[in-house]
Amino acid sequence: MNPQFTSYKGTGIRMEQSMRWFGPADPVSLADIKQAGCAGVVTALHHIPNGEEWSVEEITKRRELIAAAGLTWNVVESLPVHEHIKTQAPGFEELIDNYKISMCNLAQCGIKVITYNFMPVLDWTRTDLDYEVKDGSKALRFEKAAFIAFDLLMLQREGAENDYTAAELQRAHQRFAQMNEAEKAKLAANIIAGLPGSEEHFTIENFRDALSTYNNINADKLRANLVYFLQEVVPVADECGVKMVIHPDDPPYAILGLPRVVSTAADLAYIFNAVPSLSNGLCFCTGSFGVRADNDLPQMVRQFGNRINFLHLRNVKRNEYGDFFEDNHLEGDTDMYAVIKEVVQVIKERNIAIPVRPDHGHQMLDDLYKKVNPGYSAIGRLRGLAEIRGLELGILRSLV
Ligand code: DNO
Repeated sequence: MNPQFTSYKGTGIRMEQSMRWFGPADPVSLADIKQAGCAGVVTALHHIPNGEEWSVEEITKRRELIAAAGLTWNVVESLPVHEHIKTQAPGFEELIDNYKISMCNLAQCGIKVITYNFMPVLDWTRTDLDYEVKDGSKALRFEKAAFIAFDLLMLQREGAENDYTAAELQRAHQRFAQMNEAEKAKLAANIIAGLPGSEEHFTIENFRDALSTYNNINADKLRANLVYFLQEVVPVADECGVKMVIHPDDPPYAILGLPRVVSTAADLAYIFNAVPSLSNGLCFCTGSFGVRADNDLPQMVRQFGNRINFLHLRNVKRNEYGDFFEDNHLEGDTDMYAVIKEVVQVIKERNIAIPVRPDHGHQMLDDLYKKVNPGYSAIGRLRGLAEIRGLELGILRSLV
């Protein structure tokens, strides 16, 4: 690894700067990632169907491709957890067995951090993928009224009206009345057709079926299923020296009548108390946790510092209606300086270079005219990473 990223002018150990890569079809190349100043590549074998084993051969092929570009595959994002494991549908034990095999195979190939999430049906969710911000670049956004309009008036989910306030329902109706057919179709696609990295893609019809698989699963049941999964896989992680890192819910609250159990510090404390091994770790995503004003992010980094083995850094700007958009990395509602100060402290105390990636970035400059994976264009992420890298260095130098 480039020593500049572990120590610079006596600063000591630093974040392991990394970038997500979606594989050979990603319009952002490994050479681009290298020029962004990264040492690590965060990726997954997206071509292997969810639930199947990742063989040593497939993992090695990908690892060597990355190594040939002078980079290291340092984090898996994600080794997806099959829906049947989340709901404990028939056959889930075999799926867990496959999961364990993939974990061991990854460990054998030297890849020791595995990201996953436990969000029912949908991974991350946005309503708007090209929200123009004031400088003319484009950001990802979650607009509550549009989301409720989808739930209530397009999906027509039974009982949806009980999940929202009268004022929210009124705004949703107004918002829907303003949309033309193309905008409605785009909204639905943004929510259910699958954002980059999501393993599931739906039409309205099969989305209703997917939701119905959670009819008898409330938050307590989902939490119990997560703990069951962890009790199975964490001992394997202990044995093969892997850190499992759970990604928080995005957004961090129940949506579409689906429970979500990885949204707050209390949720995390529950998960780590239930399965105390330090192999039961966390992917600390400031963008996901930052959507809730009641999440104190610097405090959470402090509290769970010994579990954080991967970080996603980005910033969100909230408003009073429950909307948020992805702001520049050092702007928005999260005090990134305070967060990075805590991260610097954790890295110092643990004396390890925790992998960090800029999570998303604005579509900007030349990327505005290119086909990009929403949130994962090169230049916006490069800007985010450069700002974070500078912030970290400033903090470190001020401590020397
Ligand atoms: C979105 C990502 C998530 C994340 C998964 C982890 O940009 O942060 O899709 O990869 O939730 O399993």
